[in-house]
Amino acid sequence: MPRTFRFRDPAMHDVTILPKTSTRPGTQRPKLYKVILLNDDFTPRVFVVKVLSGIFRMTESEAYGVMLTAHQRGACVVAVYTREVAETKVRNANDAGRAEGYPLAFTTERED
Ligand code: TYC
Repeated sequence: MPRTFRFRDPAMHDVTILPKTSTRPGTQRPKLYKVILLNDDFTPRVFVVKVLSGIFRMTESEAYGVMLTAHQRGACVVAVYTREVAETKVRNANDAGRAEGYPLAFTTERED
């Protein structure tokens, strides 16, 4: 829900900006989905970093940070996308692991 804004303008008038009372259909934002990286005991760290930077457009150091968080805590949110994009990236990333014989696993979860 948009917020009400109150402020004083430069001429010292009190101004109130109310949210729109109706919103047009078709302008809703799409639901968003988190991509989550799960830790495992077998996939080499460098391979996880390679997949993260290759598929999720991260720098090496961002990818290293995400990999390390998943390694230490069991899982890490990688990024948030619309459903189609999240599902495609997860499929490609899981396929990349499987192609090398690793159990590397990404999942998606709807954002609340
Ligand atoms: N735990 C793995 C290892 O020690 C590395 C790793 C990190 C694997 C994060 C998956 O999501 C992962 N080789």
